Amino acid sequence: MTRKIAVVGAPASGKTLFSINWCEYLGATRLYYYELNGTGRRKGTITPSEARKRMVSKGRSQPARTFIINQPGQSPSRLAITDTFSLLHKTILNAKERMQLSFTLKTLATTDIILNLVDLTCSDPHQVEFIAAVDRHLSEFSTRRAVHYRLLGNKIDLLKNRSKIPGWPVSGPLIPISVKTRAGFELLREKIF
Ligand SMILES: Nc1nc2c(ncn2[C@@H]2O[C@H](COP(=O)(O)OP(=O)(O)OP(=O)(O)O)[C@@H](O)[C@H]2O)c(=O)[nH]1
Ligand SMILES: [Mg+2]
Repeated sequence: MTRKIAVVGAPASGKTLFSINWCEYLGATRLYYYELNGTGRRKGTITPSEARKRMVSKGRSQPARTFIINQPGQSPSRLAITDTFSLLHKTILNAKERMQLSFTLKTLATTDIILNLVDLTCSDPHQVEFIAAVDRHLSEFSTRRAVHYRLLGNKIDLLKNRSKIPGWPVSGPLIPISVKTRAGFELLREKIF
C-alpha cells in the first residue's frame, strides 16, 4: 500500500530539504523520484546526500518532485512524498505559476497527508498573514476531505529562544521541527503514522 504525502509551503520554507531528510530518517538510502519542471517530466534515482547538493534551493525557482521510498515489512510499505511548487503570495500569477498552482491543487486532491511547512524565522507581517491564510484554507479543506493535516513550524534551530515560537493566528498547534537537525521528526512520525 502506498501512502501519499504532500509537502506544501512558501518559498524557502524547507520543503525540499524536508522531503529528502524525512526519507533518509525513515531509512531510505536511495530515493526514486519523478520531477516536473517547465520543460517536462524526468525520473531517476539519487542518494539523499546527492539530492541535498542538487535539489535544495539556491535561490532559483524549483521543480516539483515526488520521491518514492519502499519500506518492506513496514506499514505503510511505500511512501510517495511530493515536494510541491512553492505557494506564492501574489494576487496575479503568470501562466507558468498558474500551471504550478494547478499541479499543487491536483496533488492535494489525491493525497493522504498534507504537511504544511512554515518558516518560523519569518518576520514580514504580510508573509505571516499569507501563511496564516494558507493554513486556515488547508485546515478546512482537510477537515472536509478527511485528510490528515499537520502544520510544521520549521527552522527552530535558528530561533534564539525556543520557547518563543511566534504566536501566529494559525488553525491549531504547530509541530516545531528543524529539518536541518531533524529535531521534532520523532514526534512527527508518531503523529502521522
Ligand atoms: N537552519 C536551517 N535551514 C533550513 C532548514 N530547513 C531548510 N533550511 C534551508 O532553507 C533553504 C531553503 O530550503 P529548501 O528545502 O530548498 O526550501 P524549499 O521550500 O524547497 O524552497 P523552494 O523550492 O525554493 O520554494 C536552504 O538553504 C535550506 O538549507 C532548517 O530547519 N534550519
Ligand atoms: Mg524546493
